[in-house]
Amino acid sequence: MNPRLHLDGLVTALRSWSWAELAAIDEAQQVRDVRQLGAKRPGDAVRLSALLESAGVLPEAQFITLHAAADDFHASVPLLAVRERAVVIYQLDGAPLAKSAGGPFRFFIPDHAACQTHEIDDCANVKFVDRIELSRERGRDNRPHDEAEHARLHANE
Ligand SMILES: Nc1nc2c(c(=O)[nH]1)N[C@H]1C(S)=C(S)[C@@H](COP(=O)(O)O)O[C@H]1N2
Ligand SMILES: [Mo]
Repeated sequence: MNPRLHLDGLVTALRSWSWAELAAIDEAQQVRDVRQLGAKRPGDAVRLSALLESAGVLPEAQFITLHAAADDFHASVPLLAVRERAVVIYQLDGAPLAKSAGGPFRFFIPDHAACQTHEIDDCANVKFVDRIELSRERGRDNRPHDEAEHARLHANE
């Protein structure tokens, strides 16, 4: 199995990347050890802006939706809030990011808020992301709405 991260929706060109293709992106777009961005766990990432640039974002794009088919989890946030700061974590110690760490691809927003305190929260750090979608309106979002739902989600981990 060679998982790919797909980028689609309001872009000039549909794009997708394998672990090896992400690893081959310019060093200037790489973040070595995301703990420097405040992540709790180690790992290397590539800047979201590099992926967006390579696909070409259409001017109508207002929302970015992170889709995880693996557990049917989805989060949709305003593009402007994450465009220049979010990253995609894809490897640890030179190997693809393990599922136990949210891999093969994990979205990470530095300076995110605690779950349920803000739209840009820890819940939006979607694990197992396989598709990133740009849209005019808010996309699919099934993040928990209240603390009970949130606790149930964590109980499944
Ligand atoms: N695919 C997916 N991503 C997810 C979740 C989830 O249930 N599924 N939970 C979110 C929530 S509520 C939190 S707090 C963090 C937890 O990340 P951690 O397991 O690395 O601590 O992942 C977020 N991303
Ligand atoms: Mo959470």
